[in-house]
Amino acid sequence: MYEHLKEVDPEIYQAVVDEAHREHAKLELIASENFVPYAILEAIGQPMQNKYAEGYPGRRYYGGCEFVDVAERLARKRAKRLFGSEHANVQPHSGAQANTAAYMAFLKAGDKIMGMDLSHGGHLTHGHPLNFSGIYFDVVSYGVDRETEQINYFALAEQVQKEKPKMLVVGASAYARKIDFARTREIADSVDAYLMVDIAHWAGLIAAGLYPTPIPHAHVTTSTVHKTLRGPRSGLILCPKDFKKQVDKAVFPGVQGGPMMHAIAAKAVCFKLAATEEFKIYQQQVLNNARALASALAKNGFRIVSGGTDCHLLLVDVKSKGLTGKEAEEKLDSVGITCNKNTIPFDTEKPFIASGIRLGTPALTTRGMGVDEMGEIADLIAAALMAGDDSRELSAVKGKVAELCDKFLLYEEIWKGEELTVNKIEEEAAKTVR
Ligand code: DSN
Repeated sequence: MYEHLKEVDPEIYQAVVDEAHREHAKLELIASENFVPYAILEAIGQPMQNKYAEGYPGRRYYGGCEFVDVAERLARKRAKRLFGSEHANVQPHSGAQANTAAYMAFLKAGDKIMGMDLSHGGHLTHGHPLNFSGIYFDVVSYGVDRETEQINYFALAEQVQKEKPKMLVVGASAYARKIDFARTREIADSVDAYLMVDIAHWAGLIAAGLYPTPIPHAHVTTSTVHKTLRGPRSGLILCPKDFKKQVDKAVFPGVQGGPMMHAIAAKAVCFKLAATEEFKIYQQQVLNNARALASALAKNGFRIVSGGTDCHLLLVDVKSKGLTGKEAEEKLDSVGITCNKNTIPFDTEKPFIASGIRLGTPALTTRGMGVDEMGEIADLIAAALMAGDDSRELSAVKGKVAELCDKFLLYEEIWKGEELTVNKIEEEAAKTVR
């Protein structure tokens, strides 16, 4: 694959081949990542990337939009059907841009918003002081309950009554339990606030009917497309038709110029695939795998934040095993298991150190792994984290990780038969040892 790239720029070609092989050769447990099918790689790497199409289908500021219009109309229609939404704007380049546009559609600079604290599982764009959302809006954060490590709706209702925000922002990057969106709408309504729900993490599960949908409750719903939804790296906004005009205006000309029509075409493909029976089966497996991983880690003595998971991700308190999140992330990386350190609620460590790791099952489930593999992976995680500096134990775990990866081929059309940088590094290292 990619023979033109190989000829024109062998260095970038090599990096692409190495990345495809890295994705194959490691156990990817980053909860926000996934592996798209070849059809989506093709849809995002095609001539629509050349086209300027500011505006919306049928009302563009450039000529020659007849075929990109086909792609955007299909993407909108499929997104609306998939989520049961009256309107979809498929132009946001990313989740952060979708959120920026959603704020712009409903708020003015200086308005008060309430979002979940980043250290309790929230997202940067939900009001972090260093993010535009924290800079341009008056932010009050809410957190989870200290006992249950879940949202306490009574406490949230009380805080909303006291603060009277203009918008309640619900959604998170590291929250493993179900959210009662009807309840959050009642809470928002109690002070005439807008309810914005960011479903970036759960979108695939919601499309499959396996996680509660906010669509009947939220004034505006934002998402990414590349996490559980397994589409191209990009964003999406859904809303009732009453807000269509203000949302579209906020995306363009509000916060974006030319839409990325190649990404929009790939989103259309993603929404088509997400409406299939196979996708529902895949999402059920994502969920089963996350539960299996959580319970196998608990059996290995790890404390799972909030006691379990209702979705594709789990937060593991590694302090309970005498490690920081940073140490755990690095140790796992050294044996070929990729995840990210993450603060846990009421963490006493700074975010760059953290007391937890966040694990997610969408990517490994895409490769075909099931609950048996999750049990095996939990044992490998425990062995690596408890190995200390025992290099023999660590290299035994690394070998088992490689064996497991080789049973579930990924993107082999890209890397098979190619010279891989990782092999050259290993050959050099072996010579040094000799
Ligand atoms: N960075 C994403 C995540 O890892 O959850 C959120 O935007």
